[in-house]
Amino acid sequence: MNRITKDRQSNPRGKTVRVDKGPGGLPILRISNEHAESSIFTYGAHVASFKPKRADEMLFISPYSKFEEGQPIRGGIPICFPWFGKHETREDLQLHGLVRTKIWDVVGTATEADGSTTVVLSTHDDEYSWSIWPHRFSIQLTVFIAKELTMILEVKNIDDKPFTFGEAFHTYFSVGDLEQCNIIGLDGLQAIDRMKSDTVYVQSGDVKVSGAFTRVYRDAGKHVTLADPVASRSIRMEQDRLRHVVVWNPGEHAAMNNAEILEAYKDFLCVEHANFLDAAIDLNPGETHRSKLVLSILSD
Ligand code: TA6
Repeated sequence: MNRITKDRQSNPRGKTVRVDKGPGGLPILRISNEHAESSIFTYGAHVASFKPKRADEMLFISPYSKFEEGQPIRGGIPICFPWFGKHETREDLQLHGLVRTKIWDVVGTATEADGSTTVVLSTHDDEYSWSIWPHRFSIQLTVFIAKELTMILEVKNIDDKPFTFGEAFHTYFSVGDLEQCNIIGLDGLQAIDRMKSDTVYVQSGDVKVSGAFTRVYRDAGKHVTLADPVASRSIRMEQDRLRHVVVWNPGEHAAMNNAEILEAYKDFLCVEHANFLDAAIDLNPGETHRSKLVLSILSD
C-alpha cells in the first residue's frame, strides 16, 4: 500500500487540511481546496461531507445521528468491513462490520500540484476484532478531494491463513425529492428484494424508490447515476472491483421509529457499492484487495 507520511508543504497554496473537533467532540479533518470542501471523521474513516465549488452538498448526515464512540454515524459514507449488513450468524453484532466504530489512524495528507488533496487513513485488527473475527488484517482508505470525490479501499491479509470478507461504501446521498429520483444503470440486472423475503427478479428500467426499500442489484456495471430532478442535479458513481449495488431508504414507518432518522428519511437515498453474498472476497496471506469509487455531481 502507498504510504504518505507527511503533508507535502512544497505546494505554495499551503496546507489544505485542518484537524478540528467535530460533533460530539470526535476528531474531524476539514479539507478546503480550490476544487471542493470536505470533512472526514477519523472515527470510522467516515467521509461526512463533500461539496464541490459551485455545487451543493453531495452527502446526507442525519441531524439526529449520535456522534459518540461505539455508535455508528448515520449518514455520510460508512465503511463496512469485514461484513456488510447483518453478521451471518450473530444477531447481537452491529450492522456493517467492525471498522465503522473504530478511530482510524491518519497515515498522511498531501496537497497535490493540481490543488487537490489526498488523505490516507488506516486501521488493523485488534483484540476486539479478534474476539469476533479471528484474522489479522490491515485496511487503508485513500480519499482524493478534487472536483470529484475518489475513494480507494485496500484490504490486506497480514495473517498466515486465508480469509473471506464483505465490504462496502454505504453512501448516503442528499436528495431533493426521494420519490422523484431515478437510479440509472441497473436495468436488466438480477435483483434481490430484501423487503419481500429476498424475492429475486430482473430489474426493468430505471430504479424508483417509494416506501421501505432495500434491494440488491447484482454485478452492476462501471457506472450508476442518481438523477435528482428536484435538486437539478445528477450524481455519477463510477466503481472498480465493487460488484453489487444496494439501494436503501427505510420509508416513513421504520424511519419514524428510528430516533436517529425520523422525518429526515425524506432527505436521503443510500446507493451503496458492496462486495458481499456471492461477491465476498477471498484473500490469501500477503494479498491486497483494492476497490475504488468515484463520485461526482453533474448539474442539470
Ligand atoms: O445497506 C442497507 C442496510 O443494510 C439496510 O438494510 C438498513 O438496515 C441500513 O443498511 C442500516 O444502515 P445504518 O447506516 O443505519 O446502519
